[in-house]
This record gives sequence, structure tokens and C-alpha cells, in this order.
Amino acid sequence: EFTDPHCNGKQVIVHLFEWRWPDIALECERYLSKKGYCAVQVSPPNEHVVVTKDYPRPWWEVYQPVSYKLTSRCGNEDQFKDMVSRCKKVGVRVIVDGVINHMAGLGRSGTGTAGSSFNSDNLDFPGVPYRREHFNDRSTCPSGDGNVNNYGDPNNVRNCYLVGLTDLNQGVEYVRDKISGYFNNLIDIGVSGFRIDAAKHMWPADISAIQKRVKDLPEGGKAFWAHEVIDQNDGAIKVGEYTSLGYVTEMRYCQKIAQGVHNFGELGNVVDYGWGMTPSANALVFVDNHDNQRGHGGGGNLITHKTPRDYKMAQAFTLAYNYGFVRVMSSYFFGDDSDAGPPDKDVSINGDGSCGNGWVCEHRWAPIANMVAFRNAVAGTGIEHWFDSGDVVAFARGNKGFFAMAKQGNLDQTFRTGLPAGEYCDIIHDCQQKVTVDGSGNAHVHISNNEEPIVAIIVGGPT
Ligand code: AAO
Repeated sequence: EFTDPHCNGKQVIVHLFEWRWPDIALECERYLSKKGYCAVQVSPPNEHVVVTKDYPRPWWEVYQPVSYKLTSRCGNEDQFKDMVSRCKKVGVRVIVDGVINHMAGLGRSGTGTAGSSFNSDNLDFPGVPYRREHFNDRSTCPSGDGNVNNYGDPNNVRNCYLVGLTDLNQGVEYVRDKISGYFNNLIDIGVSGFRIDAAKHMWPADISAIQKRVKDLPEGGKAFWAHEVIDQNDGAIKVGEYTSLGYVTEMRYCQKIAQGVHNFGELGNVVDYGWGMTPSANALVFVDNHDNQRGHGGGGNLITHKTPRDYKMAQAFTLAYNYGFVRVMSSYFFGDDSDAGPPDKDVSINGDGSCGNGWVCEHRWAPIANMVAFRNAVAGTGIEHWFDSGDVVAFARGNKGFFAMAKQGNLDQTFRTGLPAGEYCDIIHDCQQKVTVDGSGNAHVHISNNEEPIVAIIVGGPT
């Protein structure tokens, strides 16, 4: 009952990381609604610290809450409300990144983005208000220095301070009320769901108690919940502890899809239940996220927008495949400075539909954007006619869609597509080529676009 994303059959969400509310409103209207995106995950809208010492306003200041007032780096309360209602009006839901594990980091004090005073060292956040009794006691948490430092011990992970962030005690009734009150306010505004930051660092029973206090959506049904739990088989905490509460992030997929794109022979093994990956129905799936694309939280050999050709293949394959509920990442450019905050300019749109002013907009890259319609069209079907030569991978989704990609950039081959006979548009490239399926369901497939060596066709698509 927690897992209905309320998308009327739409299957994909996009994370517009650190976009400002007016830009998101415009993007819902001019693009996301037209491409079939179900929802947009937005950055935390609540009041947070402003970090200027040592770092010039790093992106991560929004992960240090000061209160639940709705003025953040992304905009003020009026802009937030306007964005939610404009997105909803065109059929795009809003999912809020909920930072409820903690408040600001130790050593920080002053005034937050909505004007509230605070003092982390005194555990004093009058904008909520939270006081000392609402936090876990650092001196008795089992880590010695008060910070999370042993992922093998759930008490350490959940009762100590994650990177020095003042750790709320969600076992306290008052804290549960304040957090659920914040979420209920967002639901009244029109928000449809939540990505729960650092869920791994909270007790599942406490999260459950909070979720039970959150009202149903005005359109009916429960809110969408996705819990951020980094489980790479190397700690005590497992995603399975959270699956009764909603979707869970499946970070192992990030590693698997990277391996698969680097070596197509591995793509058949991209979902590895033997490796502990969570069942499809529970998995929030992505190629990269805002942390691991810059080495924060679950690094390793990942594919990001910095290698566009590989990234397009990874994301297109993910959308074509039948695992999990997919979130597309949309980033801004950053160089060697992994702390660098977002561009201070609006998201501008170039004549060719790409973005300017430092925004990457992977969600507008053709092999990604156009595959949203594919995933929507093939929902509920299985993988059939799987073909993997190590250089070329191709498969059908039931009798609704067919997908192929070629690592070397070239393909001239006949495949079983499983589709009804007819002439189909290659949706990746807006019908620049057609694919003809014959009476036995076979089609000759041609690829010569080296930068985007992908072809996809769907029943009911453009002709
Ligand atoms: C900032 C400063 C800190 C300062 C702090 C307080 O950077 O120096 O102490 O302020 O003043 C973000 C940034 C942080 C930032 C924070 C607050 O990333 O740098 O701190 O905002 O402004 C863990 C958590 C996970 C978390 C991740 C980053 O489990 O929940 O760390 N992600 C979320 C957000 C994230 C945000 C926060 C939480 C906090 O998405 O953006 O932080 O709100 C292992 C563990 C993971 C652990 C990682 C990193 O992972 O398993 O649970 O994630 O370590 O500590 C391999 C392993 C994998 C391992 C990984 C490590 O892949 O297989 O298990 O390497 O990279």
C-alpha cells in the first residue's frame, strides 16, 4: 500500500538536483509533462544552514536543516507552492527530499535561510522548536567519539551522529509529531511523496511510526516513499529492513550497470538477486545519484554524465529493462570540486533543446528522454528474445517494445522482436529511421550513430 507512486501508469521520475522552484515549474510545463515523466524529485525545501566558511555555499548545505519553514536555497514558500501546483496541473507529481534524520552539523550556528536562529552545539533549533531532549545523546552512543564510525553495528549507525550532524531521536513522540507535521503540510500543498534521506541512520520502527501519522493524499492513497539506504553487502544494515515502508534505493544496481556497459557480456547479470539485490517491486533504480556521481556515499566505478556515450547507453538500457522504479538523474556540471554548489543562473534552454548556464539536463538527452515513453509503453511486460553477443545487446519487452544497442557503434543484424508486423519509428532519434517488422516478428536493425548507438521501437509509438 506504500508503493503506489500515483502516476496514472507513468513509470519514471527525474531528480532535478538543486534546481530552483521557478525553473522546475517551467520544466514541468514545457518538457516533463510532454515526455511522460511521472514526477520530479526536488531538493530539500526546508530551511537550512548557509555555509560560507571554507566552502562557498557547497551543494550539501541543504542537507543541514534549521527548521521546517519552506524557504531554502531553491526558493521561498510562495515559489514552492506555485511550482507544486503548476507541475500537478500538467500531470507531474512532486516528490520532496525529506531530511529528517538530523539537523545542522556540530560547530554551526547563526541564522538559517528562512531567518531562524539556531545553535547546533547547544542542540537548539527554535524555528521548529527542537531542544536537547529531542536528540540522541552523543555521549552514550556506542562509537566513542559520538560519530557514526562502525557500519557493522546498527546502534552505532542509527544512534550516533552521521558526519557530525545533530542526530534527532525519532523515538520521541514530539519529534515524530514535528516531522509528520512537516510532511502533512507538504501534502496539503500538493506534494505526492518523499525521498527519505539517510533512512539507514533511523530505526525502521521509528520511520514507520512517522509514516503512520502522515495523511493520505487529497487525490486518495498513501504518499510515495523512497528510503535512502546504502547497502552494498558491506555492513549490518540491509535494504530489506525498509521494504515494508516503501521503495528502497538499490545502490548495487549503479555498480552493476557500470560493469554491464563496460562489458556488454555482463548485462544479462545486471540484476543479481544472489548478490542480495532487492526485489524489483521494492527497488528505486538509477545509474548514478547526486552523491555517488561526485564520490560522496557509495563511490566506485560508476557511470555519470562526464562520459556521455556510456551514460546514454546505461540510462537507456535501464529504462528498457524491467527492473525497479526508475529515477533519472539531472545534474549540473562540476569540475574537480565535488563540493561546488549549483550554478547561480537560471536553467536556460538552447535552440536544440539542450540546457545552458551550467546545467547538464541528462533528462533531455534524446536516448534518455525518449526512453521514458518506451518504459511507459511496455509496463508490466517481461524480457523476451534476449540476445547478447558481448558487443550487441537486444531484447523485446513482451509484444510491446524492442530495444537494441551496439557497443562498437555499428549494427546490421536481424533480430526476433516479438512485435506485430508493421513499420515502426526508431524513437531514440525521433524517427530519423524506420524499422520494419515482418510477419514472423523479425526485423533488420541498423545502427550507425556512434555517439548514440541505440535503437528502440514501441507499439503505439509515433509513425
Ligand atoms: C558536510 C561535510 C562534512 C561535515 C558535515 C557536517 O562534508 O565534512 O562533517 O557537513 O557539518 C551531504 C554530503 C555531506 C555533507 C552533508 C551535510 O554528502 O558531505 O556533510 O550533506 O551537509 C552515508 C549515509 C548516507 C549519505 C551518505 C553521503 O549512509 O545516508 O553518507 N547520503 C545522504 C545524502 C547526502 C547527505 C546526507 C545523507 C546527509 O544523499 O547528500 O550528505 O544529509 C559507506 C556506507 C554508507 C555511507 C558512505 C559514506 O558507503 O555504507 O552508508 O553513506 O559510506 O560515508 C563503497 C562501499 C560503501 C561505502 C562507500 C563510501 O562504495 O561499498 O558501503 O564506498 O563512499
